[in-house]
Amino acid sequence: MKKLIPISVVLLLGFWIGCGDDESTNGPEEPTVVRVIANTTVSAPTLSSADEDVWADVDSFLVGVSQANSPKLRPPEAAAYPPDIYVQAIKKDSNLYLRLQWSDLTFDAYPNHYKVTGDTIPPIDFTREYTPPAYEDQIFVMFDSLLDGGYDAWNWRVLTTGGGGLGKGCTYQDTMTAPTADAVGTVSSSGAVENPPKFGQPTYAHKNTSEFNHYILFTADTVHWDSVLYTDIDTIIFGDPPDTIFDTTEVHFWETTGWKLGQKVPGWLIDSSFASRTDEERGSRWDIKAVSVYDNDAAQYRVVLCRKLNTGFVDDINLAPVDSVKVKVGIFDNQEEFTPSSNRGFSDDFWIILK
Ligand SMILES: [Ca+2]
Ligand SMILES: [Ca+2]
Repeated sequence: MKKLIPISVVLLLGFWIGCGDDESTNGPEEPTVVRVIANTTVSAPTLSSADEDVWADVDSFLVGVSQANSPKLRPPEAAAYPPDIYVQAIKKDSNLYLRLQWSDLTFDAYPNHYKVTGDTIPPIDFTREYTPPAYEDQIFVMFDSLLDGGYDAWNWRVLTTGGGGLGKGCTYQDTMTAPTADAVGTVSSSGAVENPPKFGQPTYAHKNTSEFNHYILFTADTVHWDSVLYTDIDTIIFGDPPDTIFDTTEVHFWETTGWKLGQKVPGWLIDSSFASRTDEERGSRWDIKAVSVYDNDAAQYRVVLCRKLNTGFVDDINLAPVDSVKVKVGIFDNQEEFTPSSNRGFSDDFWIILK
């Protein structure tokens, strides 16, 4: 027996080398699956900015994005997605932090907005823009982990979730339906509600009226269509003997000056206090914290998302006990939902290594 062992080893070795030669010369090239290694040694991000120093010490991994990747509901009409996305991960203090960077030539942050039309002499006429292209940029980080084949997904939108410092927890089950929002333990308020039309005009504007030119309209800073901002008083003197009359005019936001043609009023109201509510109050739907920046010079988004490894909610994947998880990212350029075609791409599958 002792003599047979070396012979067997030589035969096996020769066979293995032979197979290797065949694969390297004739076989198909194996696709490279990116392994994003979560850093466990740096300190936890404070989520004060998407560009915190801590990320400089965390490896960045390039993942490809393709029109050919699933899920594909309908053939895209356009392909305005980036070719790749950079992914970084930190696992710290029972949380998973993901930092995602991708290029996007357009900062689309005004879904369902109003804009000044007609002329700029008060009273101002606004037109509501709620069809394409009045959507917003967004991403889905999809954890391929549910036992029934679906994804546990984190949805970040530049205004309607990100404006309030949040991502939205979702479940994505199949290609025929839009993702459903996590529902366990969720309070009714979402922190973002539509700025409803009043006679086709915005019901709310910023209290600084035409001075305000930002995409996030916080609820606390709004004035209602009916609210009187101030009262103009004209003094009129006439008659003999002269008499004085005070002619008063109440001024609403739509009667102020300084508006520019095409100027936008956001179509959503953001409750800035919502993100700081308790875990129980935000529930499973709003269990993701987010901070982001759109870099105009680089035409690039940088977004940091954070969620507990184990939220305790039954509609979430529990990442605490696993050593890795398969993920893909969906990138939507000015795209409302999954169902209409165009302007979205999905990354290749990649792995996040947690241990
Ligand atoms: Ca865009
Ligand atoms: Ca959740």
